[in-house]
Amino acid sequence: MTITHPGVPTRTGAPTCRFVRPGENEEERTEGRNVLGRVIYGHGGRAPVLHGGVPLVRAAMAGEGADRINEVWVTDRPVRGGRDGGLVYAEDGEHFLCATRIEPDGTYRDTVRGVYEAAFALMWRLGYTELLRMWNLVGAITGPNSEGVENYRDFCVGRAQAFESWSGRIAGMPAATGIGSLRPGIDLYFLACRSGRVRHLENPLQTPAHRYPARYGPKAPSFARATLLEQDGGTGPVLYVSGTASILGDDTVHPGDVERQCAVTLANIEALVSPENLRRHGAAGGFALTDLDCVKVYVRDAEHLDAVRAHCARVLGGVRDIAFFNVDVCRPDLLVEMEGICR
Ligand code: 3EB
Repeated sequence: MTITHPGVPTRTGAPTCRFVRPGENEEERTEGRNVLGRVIYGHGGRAPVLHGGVPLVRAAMAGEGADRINEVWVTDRPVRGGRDGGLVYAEDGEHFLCATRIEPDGTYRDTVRGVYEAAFALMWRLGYTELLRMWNLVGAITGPNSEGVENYRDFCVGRAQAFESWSGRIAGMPAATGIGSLRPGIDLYFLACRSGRVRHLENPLQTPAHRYPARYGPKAPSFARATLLEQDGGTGPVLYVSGTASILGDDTVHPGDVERQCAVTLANIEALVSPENLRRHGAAGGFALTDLDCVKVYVRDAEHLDAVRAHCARVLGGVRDIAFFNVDVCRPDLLVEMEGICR
């Protein structure tokens, strides 16, 4: 369904983002487009607010030697922001962004379930019934909760319960990131759109995360490897690539070897975005690694940052937005994880 507002251009560019670094001019970087929301990958770990009428997420992701970016989501349509309980959101008639934060707690599953269901309910109430992308920035992600259960596994239980209870309405799980952050608590932000043009992709080289065996946790992670958004007119398709790591099948490969983990991660993304994989999912088109933009690279150990930066420069080239963070990954044996957007 396309909503047309009088006097509004019909171009419906999918939401994409620009990384704005300290000292850079946001207007210039975003070419004056409308802002749907901002995510500061800085020193935060504070509840999101409405700033200039749109969500401002403040996540604690910038340690020493890491990038401090303001990820600015833009659209070509007029934007309206709002608040609903603990959620802040913005919508442009086609696309929707919402955010919230879960404060530190002994266990997370019940709150996570509640927050996800509240976000689903808001999306549906406003007519944005198709999930595109979710980010989950989890403090002490591989640390134990008050019951001795890993925070990530506890988080996955609540998220899976929310998807189960909404399975009649939300059929597919979207692309996602589940990654460590530098302060306790969980920062979340979601992108959604109106129905009809969304496809969730799996990777033939990897077991679908929602079918991981129980040794990785009581409830499997609820996400797809990528989500494809095909636009009605104007701009071409956009592919949101999930956080991707050195996993083949469901196994971590090359534990302890950051170069090989980078290579497998990039090969996984290459296979995922390829024309062959899109065809497998009934979609035309396809991408190469060089089409990646808005790349975020998460590196577990600070001493690997330089090697990972060099590896990415070699394979991805130098022009697009790319940022590096020194945070924990959701399995202790994963040294690196990468995500991005193809268009
Ligand atoms: C993996 O492939 C690595 O739980 O939302 C990547 C992307 C990972 C998203 C999530 C986890 C998540 O299993 C970890």
